[in-house]
Amino acid sequence: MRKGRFITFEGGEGAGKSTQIRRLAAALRAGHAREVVVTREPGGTPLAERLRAIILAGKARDLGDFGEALLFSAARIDHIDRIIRPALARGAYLLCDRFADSTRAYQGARGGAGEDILATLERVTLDGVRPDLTFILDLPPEIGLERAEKRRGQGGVDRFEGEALAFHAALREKFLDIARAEPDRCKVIDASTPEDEVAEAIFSACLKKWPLPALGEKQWA
Ligand code: Z5A
Repeated sequence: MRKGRFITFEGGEGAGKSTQIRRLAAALRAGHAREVVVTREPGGTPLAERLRAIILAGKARDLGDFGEALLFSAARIDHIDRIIRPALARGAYLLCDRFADSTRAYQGARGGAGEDILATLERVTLDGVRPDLTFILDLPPEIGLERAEKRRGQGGVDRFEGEALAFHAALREKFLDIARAEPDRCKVIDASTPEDEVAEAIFSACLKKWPLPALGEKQWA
């Protein structure tokens, strides 16, 4: 029976997802909470990481939005079977950098893959495994792309970072639409504020969802 807590982090490029996942995981671990598992999509298993390398190198681009959605979904099925479902069954906190909302947003932003077909694909892929809480880290795409560029240094852009600004603006709207459609699951966080403020908003939302003593205390479990 599922007992864990499944928390996903979503948003555009450079929104600060990895940074905030590290912070929340550290706080949970410091509080001697239950097991904490940090993972990401696409990826999280050897097979899904191989698919990640192919997709982010742009090698599947010619498949189009729906074809890429199928590859992300194939990687997700392996990830769910090998990492997510077992961790939740063990009662872990499962913190995941991107999940199914990214397929809805990225592969849906251009309208090439219809919402209905993406929703059907999502239903069969997830097979009942859904996040309890999703943080949508929201910020103007110009700021996110600038942060991602600074972090990247001399390295090249990946398959999605290289898209036009209009695509990134459409993505932002897609994520906000998801949040509006599922307000119980999704919490929009202003990711343009300093890192500590973002972390505070995330901790508060966790505490609201699972009323517990202050983060960092032993009782955080
Ligand atoms: N994708 C898809 O199309 N469909 C799908 O179904 C899935 C994914 C699952 C995965 O790339 C790509 O796959 C992704 C969507 C697509 N698009 N791209 N590109 P990825 O995992 O390599 O990249 P990402 O998910 O976009 O993450 P990111 O660019 O690495 O950003 P991040 O994790 O959100 O941000 P960060 O690394 O924590 O922070 C970025 C920089 O900003 C860093 O230097 C920080 O120190 C700094 N930072 C963080 N927070 C702040 C604040 N608050 N203020 C100032 N600076 C900050």
